[in-house]
Amino acid sequence: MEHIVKPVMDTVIAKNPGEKEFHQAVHEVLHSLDKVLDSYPNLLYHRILERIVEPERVIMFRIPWIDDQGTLQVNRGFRVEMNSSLGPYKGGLRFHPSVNLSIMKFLAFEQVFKNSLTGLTLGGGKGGTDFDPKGKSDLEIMKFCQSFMTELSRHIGENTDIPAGDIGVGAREIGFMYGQYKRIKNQFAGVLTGKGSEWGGSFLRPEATGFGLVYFSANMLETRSETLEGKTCLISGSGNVAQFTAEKLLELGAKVISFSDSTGCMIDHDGIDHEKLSFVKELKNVHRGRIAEYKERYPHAEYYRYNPRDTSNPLWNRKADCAFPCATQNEINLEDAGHLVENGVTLVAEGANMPTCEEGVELFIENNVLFGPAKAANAGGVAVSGLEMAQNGSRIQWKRSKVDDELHKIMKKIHTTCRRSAKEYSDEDNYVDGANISGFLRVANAMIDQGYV
Ligand code: NDP
Ligand code: 2IT
Repeated sequence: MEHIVKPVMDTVIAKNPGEKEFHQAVHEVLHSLDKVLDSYPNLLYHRILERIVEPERVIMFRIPWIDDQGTLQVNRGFRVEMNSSLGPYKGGLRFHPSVNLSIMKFLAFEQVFKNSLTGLTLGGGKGGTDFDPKGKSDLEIMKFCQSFMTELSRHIGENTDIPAGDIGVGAREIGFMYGQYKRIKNQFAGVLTGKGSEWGGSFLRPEATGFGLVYFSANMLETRSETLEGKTCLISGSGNVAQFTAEKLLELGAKVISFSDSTGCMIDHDGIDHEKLSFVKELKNVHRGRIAEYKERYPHAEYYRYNPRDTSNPLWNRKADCAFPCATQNEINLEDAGHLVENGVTLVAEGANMPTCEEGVELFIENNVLFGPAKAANAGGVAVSGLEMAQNGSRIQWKRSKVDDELHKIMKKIHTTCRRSAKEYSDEDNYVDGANISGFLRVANAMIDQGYV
């Protein structure tokens, strides 16, 4: 079957030169699909592979805004509308200086399969900008969000495309963007998710990605008759996903020993308890500070400042049972993966999107590490976004306990679906193949049903 996926991959590389993250995401999915194409000749007949790697639409635009000094600044905005066969485009917005077309396309591509796995009626998309929110005043953030939404509002809609948060986009930014959308369209519509719970947001949306990640991890451990209780856990990042991963792990009796940000990482061998976690939340969400300040408050902790010459991340070179990368793509390279394996890690679950390099993923699987790939393990966030859309549609807000029950059920179902597909086409413990294959087949069948569009 190599002869079928290879030309598709070659074309993706030729038509999207230099887009290394996009190539990586496509390669990983095609590698899994190679194992099933024999069983589904109609996929080839309908040219599903060739179609699925081509975004339905890419929107790229200028975002002019005026900073606090009165100087005009210009940033670049994107929305990649990847696939709408299962529902309106759905996926987050990332505000980070590293944002480019490759990163947007890899995230949108991953989102298609992730959203499919949730079982909800959600297509896949992603957007963002190279604007750097660090060090900006609230007023600058608001002016930027308004300018960004002035253009984005032409392309989105509650039945067309529903963005949400991602790196650099949380409750504050969603609020500013929602206000501008409402003002331009004169509509109080469910066009963004992650809204405030008093004005259309779902309870538990902020927690959902981290909580869902931990529920999925507990399901994985259960297959080996284990639980999270007493497990030592490494977490990277210190934003939305990292914070709520830590919160749920603590609730289940695990010991969390690390956080990081783009400047460095900290290890607290005594464990990060609820009080220390509250400190991190306030530091990051209110003061928008650096994780280095953890050591100033808790001097016994270790802090390591990253150096561009580092070949590996010391955060991953610690004795731990479980690892939860919750910062960004390719934050676990092969050397890091090797350190985790040498140190006896038994579970790695991806809170971030594509945080592990492809060779690292292979190393984990070869070494019998329970590996939860992002598109399955972090799907809880978009799943609760889907539930927010359902609540907006019916104009009824569900109780927190109902949303949590639904999140539990969705994560459990994703887990079962992944294992079932993996068992049928690969190896039962190979969640990568399981997620790629089952996520793909649902989208592919819908594409076939809907004709050549
Ligand atoms: P936040 O902006 O809340 O937090 C991001 C964290 O990652 C921060 O600690 C940030 O550090 C760190 N980080 C960002 N870029 C880098 C980098 N290049 N190197 C090292 N650290 C970095 O974002 P989220 O928590 O929402 O997102 C984290 C990950 O989870 C992303 O990969 C995102 O795509 C994924 N995700 C998010 C979902 C959501 O619902 N929010 C859903 C599913 C996946 P600093 O403070 O220095 O910027
Ligand atoms: O990567 C992701 O799944 C997200 N950033 C959340 C997307 C969403 O629409 O809630």
